[in-house]
Amino acid sequence: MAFSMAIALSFAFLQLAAAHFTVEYPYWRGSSFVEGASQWIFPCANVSETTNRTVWSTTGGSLRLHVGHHWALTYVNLGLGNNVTNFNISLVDHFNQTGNGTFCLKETGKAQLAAGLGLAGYDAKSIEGINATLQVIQISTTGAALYNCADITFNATAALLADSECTNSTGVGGIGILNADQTGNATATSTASAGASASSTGAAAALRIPAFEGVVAAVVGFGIALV
Ligand SMILES: [Cu+2]
Repeated sequence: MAFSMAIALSFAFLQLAAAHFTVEYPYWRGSSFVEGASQWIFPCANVSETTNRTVWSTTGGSLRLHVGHHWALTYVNLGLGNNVTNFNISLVDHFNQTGNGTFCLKETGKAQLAAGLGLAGYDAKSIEGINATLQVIQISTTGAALYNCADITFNATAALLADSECTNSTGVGGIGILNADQTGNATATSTASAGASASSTGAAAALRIPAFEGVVAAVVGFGIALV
């Protein structure tokens, strides 16, 4: 009995864990599903900085997540240096990441990175070779935040993921967040532009998200453009 109970419990845990998210690229610091780590813990799930850094483009590199929630308000932040505690550069405007499976941004923060680096006294040239950490935050149904981090080194020649490696799963995308008093007829915005093409193809239909009553959101280009 105790044995089957243990199996039942571990299965329940796996299901819970499966509902969190994984940073697949740049490779995360390490699994935040192992004992001692927890995605509930700010700022990086209690996973220590790694020396196994991924080189990442100085104009915004690729970010691929495997996500397990139906929706999650999502943030991608950058902290410069080693042993980062201040993730003060926002690479994407917060957005609702919808669907579960693979979610990928090919050129994360292409529009925001230069300004963020500028505030820190860097530019795309002087950031070369500098270490930094990406922090990805997802806030889902309960309102609690989940954290994961990936350590990078900026490199002007770092490759982006190929389109074939950076394709959203069917039904997975991102929706920009608008003020609650805006109507459902709001037009598509580029708020969550993450370096993808500015094309708003397919963004004609504004969506109301059932689980997020009161907030009206418009489909933005990137979720679609990256497919
Ligand atoms: Cu979860």
